[in-house]
Amino acid sequence: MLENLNAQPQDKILQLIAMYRDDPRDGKIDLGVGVYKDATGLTPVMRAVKAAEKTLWDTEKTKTYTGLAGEPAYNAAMVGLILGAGFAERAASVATPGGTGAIRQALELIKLAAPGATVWLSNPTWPNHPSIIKYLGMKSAEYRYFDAATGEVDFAGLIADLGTVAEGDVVLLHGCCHNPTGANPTAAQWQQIVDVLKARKAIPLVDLAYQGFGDGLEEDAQATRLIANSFPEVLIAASCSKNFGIYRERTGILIALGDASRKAVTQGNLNFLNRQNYSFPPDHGARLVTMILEDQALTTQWKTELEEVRQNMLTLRQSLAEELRRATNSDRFDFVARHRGMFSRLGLTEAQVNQLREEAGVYMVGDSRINIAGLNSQTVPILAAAIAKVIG
Ligand code: PLP
Ligand code: TYF
Repeated sequence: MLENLNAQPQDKILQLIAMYRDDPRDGKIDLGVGVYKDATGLTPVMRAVKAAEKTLWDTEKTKTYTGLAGEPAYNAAMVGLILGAGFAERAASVATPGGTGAIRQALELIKLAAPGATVWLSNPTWPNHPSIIKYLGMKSAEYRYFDAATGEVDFAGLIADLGTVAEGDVVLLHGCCHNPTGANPTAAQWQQIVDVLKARKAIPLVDLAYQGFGDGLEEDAQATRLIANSFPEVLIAASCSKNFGIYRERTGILIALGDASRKAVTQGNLNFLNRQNYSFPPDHGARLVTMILEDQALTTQWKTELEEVRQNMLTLRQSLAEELRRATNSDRFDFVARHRGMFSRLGLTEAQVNQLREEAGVYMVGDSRINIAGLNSQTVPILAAAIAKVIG
């Protein structure tokens, strides 16, 4: 049997991790995989998470199975964090292994409910979106998103393409901090996106993997809340990997908003999908998140730490934009300061990206996406000089 297997395409982002690891040069710079790193290059465990873990160790009485949908308290806390109050009646939800698990279960739910629907993806998007869609044998299409010339959202292209979506099609939107570009619609543009998609009778699927990494915890949820308030049906796939720093605990949630009268059946289908794939979702990360969100002191501590992370990335953005302005003697890269989240797509060619890796030991994804958090105050000018050299 196993001789029938063909080699699978590798994830280019994950491939970079090994390439970086195997590079013996001092001074190499890792701007690849989207993991937050502090100025020393460490991805720390948040103090609020450590405190919750300590309490959990002291108080946990059993590790028996949780429910198929996870612990109701986690789901309620996450619905509150993402949507605010007032959605309990419309929201069915399941805990999932990370945001990837939530995306996977969202797509499986769509496949159950609307097997013929096309799932629209931004061009570009996170590579796992098209990969999972293809694996599930679903139909997909792309809408324009990024204007490489300006480094901003190609809003005219986006609106034109979303205007062709068919009734009942699903449109995947990055709720904030677009991966891989870093370019995001303004609040007014979000309203226009909503208006177009409502007119098309489309169903939004929001991928929210970076709440708190862009303009703030509440601000980063605004587009998702606008969508939740505007459509009869919305799917939201959210991740706690980044904003709680619990990547390997695999903590996410899929929320399905619909008519209150359909909630029980929707919930039953979400439970069914969890059971088909892994029965019970992981609990440890979800429990930590619940403990943090249910305890005022821990919530405050977590918000303070998350805000430090966000500010650190903003400061790096600002200084990289300034250094690039100086090094290239142009405003070509000013968009870096306007982008939000972990990533910016710089608009370099693949050859330039390769040259940066080979000659300067700078590792970025082939589409010239950089992880801002991979920088620090020492490496910002080094990167700017290296970029100026390859484009000069
Ligand atoms: N969606 C996007 C756009 C992402 O960048 C990520 C990765 O961090 C995820 C979803 C899911 O992340 P995870 O499965 O690690 O929670
Ligand atoms: O885009 C990134 O770098 C993050 C991390 O299969 C990631 O989203 C990358 C690839 C992957 C899972 C997570």
